Amino acid sequence: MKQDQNTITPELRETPAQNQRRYVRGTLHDFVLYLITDRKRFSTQRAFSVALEEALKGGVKSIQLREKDLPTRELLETAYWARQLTAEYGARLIVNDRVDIACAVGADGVHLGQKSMPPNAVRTIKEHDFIIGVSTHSVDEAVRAEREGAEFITLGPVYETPSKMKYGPPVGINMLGEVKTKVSIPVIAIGGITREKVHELLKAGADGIAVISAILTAENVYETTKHFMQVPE
Ligand code: TZP
Repeated sequence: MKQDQNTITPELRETPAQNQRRYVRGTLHDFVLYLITDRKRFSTQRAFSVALEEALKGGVKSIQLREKDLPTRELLETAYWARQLTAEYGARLIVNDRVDIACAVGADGVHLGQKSMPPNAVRTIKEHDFIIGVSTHSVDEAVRAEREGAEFITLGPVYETPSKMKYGPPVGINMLGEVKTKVSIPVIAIGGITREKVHELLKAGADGIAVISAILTAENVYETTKHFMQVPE
C-alpha cells in the first residue's frame, strides 16, 4: 500500500534493518495511534459510541477497550459491541487485562497490566494470532515485559495527565529514549499526549502513541483523529 508522505509510519522513522525485525508481522503498524476507551467521559452510551465511530472514520486502527470497573457481563456485552464496530472499520480490538473476555469476543489481543497474568502465561492459552501488549512505567518493567513475551509495550505516563493519581507521576521523555535502547519490541508512548507532543515523541523513538483524552474529549473527534495521524510540520 502506498503511504502518504506525512503519515506516521514506522518505516519513515526506522532503518530498514530495525524495521524488518520489529514489524515483520505487519499487524503492529496498526498501533501507531492506539486509542484507549473511557466511557465515563461521556454522558450517554450513544455519545461514547459516536465518538469511537468517529475515531475509526478518522483512521484509528487499534482500540483498547479499557473499562475496568464494568462487571463481567456488562464488559462482555460492551466487548461484543466494540468487536463488531472495530471489525466494520478493519481495526484491531484489544481488551484490557481480561484474557477471557478477549477470547470470548474474538478480540485481536489483550493489554496486560503489571498485576495481570504475564504474557507467557497468556500465550499458553492463545498460541497464535493474538497480540499481547503490556503497560510499563519504568525501564525495568519494559525489559521484563519483553522478556516475558510482550509483543509491544506502552510506556508512561510520559507527561502529566489530568488524573495523575490514577496513573502515577510522569516518567518523562528521556525514559522513552532509554527504554528504546533496551528493548526491541515497539514502544508506544502514553499519558498526557496532545497533538503538539507527537513530533518530539517520535523523535525520541516512540513507535506509536496511545491516547484517551486528546481524542475522546475533542470537539471534533473525526478531525482530531485525522490530525493525529499526520506528523507535525
Ligand atoms: N496509562 C498511563 S497514562 C494513561 C494510562 C491508561 C492515561 C492516558 O490518558 P490521556 O488522557 O491520554 O493522558
